[in-house]
Amino acid sequence: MGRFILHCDLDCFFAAVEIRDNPQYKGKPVIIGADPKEGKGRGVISTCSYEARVFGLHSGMPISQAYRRCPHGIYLRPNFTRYLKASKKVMKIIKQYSEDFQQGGIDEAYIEVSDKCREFSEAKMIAERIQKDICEKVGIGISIGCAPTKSLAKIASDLNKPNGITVFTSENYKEQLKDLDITRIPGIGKKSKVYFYNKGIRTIGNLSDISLNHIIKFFGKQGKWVWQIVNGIDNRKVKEFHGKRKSISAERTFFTDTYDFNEILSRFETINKKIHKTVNKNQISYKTITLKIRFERFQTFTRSRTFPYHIQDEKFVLNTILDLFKEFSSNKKKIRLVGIKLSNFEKNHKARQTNLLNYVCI
Ligand code: TTP
Ligand code: MG
Repeated sequence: MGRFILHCDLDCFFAAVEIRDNPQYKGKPVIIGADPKEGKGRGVISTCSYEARVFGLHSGMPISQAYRRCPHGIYLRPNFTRYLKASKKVMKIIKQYSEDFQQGGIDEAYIEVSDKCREFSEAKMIAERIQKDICEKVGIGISIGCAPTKSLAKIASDLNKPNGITVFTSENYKEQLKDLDITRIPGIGKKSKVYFYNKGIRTIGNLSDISLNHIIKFFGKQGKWVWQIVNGIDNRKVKEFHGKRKSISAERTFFTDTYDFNEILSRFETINKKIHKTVNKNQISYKTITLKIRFERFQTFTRSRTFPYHIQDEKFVLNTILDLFKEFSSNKKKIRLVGIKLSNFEKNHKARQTNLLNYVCI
């Protein structure tokens, strides 16, 4: 099955927070950075609103130059405490859409929604909901790229800013990328682009059309990496590198909604196996087992059972899930999605291999 990855990146982040908190700045060129001192200031721009970008202003530009180009702009010093607060709120919202979450910088994050979608139109719907949620709860704009790999999703999120949603499918991404300048690829900046330009490679299409051997010969390792990116080769997972996981879960959407118990059982088995790979690898034990079930028309239920001791037992989880599932087995509606979540962790705990005889629940 294909992967669906979203890269979310806030629009003109620092400036957006200032505009939210000072509505009189809306629609105006707002520049965050050093004091311009009427053109004599030192230092650079952190970021600026899209209205300021019309004058050619951008992050990293000397503030004196910005002032010459846009003397009527609203120049503000950064206020990191407020930006951090907004960033935390945004990340909390994005995280609610998938456990497979990874924050990039202060204003960007990836989530993988492969187990929640059947096709890109559904991934796009998730992106729309995230956008709406952030707009309503935090009051700033975000652009989202949706693609089969992390690097393609990152390229996509930048293509239709501000407030854009860009979808690359496995079938159409090459066509959508082919005429773009190679600096659209993360990691190719002003300096490295010169090496590519010198070999006649200006567009992403030029790059993806060359053979990998040639690229490696010309540009070594970096060349290989960017060639793979534009050819859709990037197996990196969306994972939080730091911080403790509070739960492990997986869910699957059926190709078509179903009543068939054998199909449902087999899905539970697959999901359970997948989760226990992580459980066993990381020696995690858990006390709470949760069933998630979604019927046609998105009606969703969860049922949990918490045990008085820690467990690390694949079979036990399956039995518990089937037991929790009984409540729904007489339901006349078709099932769209099933999921399992394990939580209430302890690492390296003397977990019990249980059997149904000591099946004690509280
Ligand atoms: P970016 O996401 O690169 O920029 P942005 O959010 O302002 O604009 P865009 O709509 O193009 O995404 O960076 C996020 C924040 O990081 C930005 O608001 C300010 C800060 N920043 C700097 O302080 N200096 C810099 O050179 C850059 C690139 C960003
Ligand atoms: Mg941004």
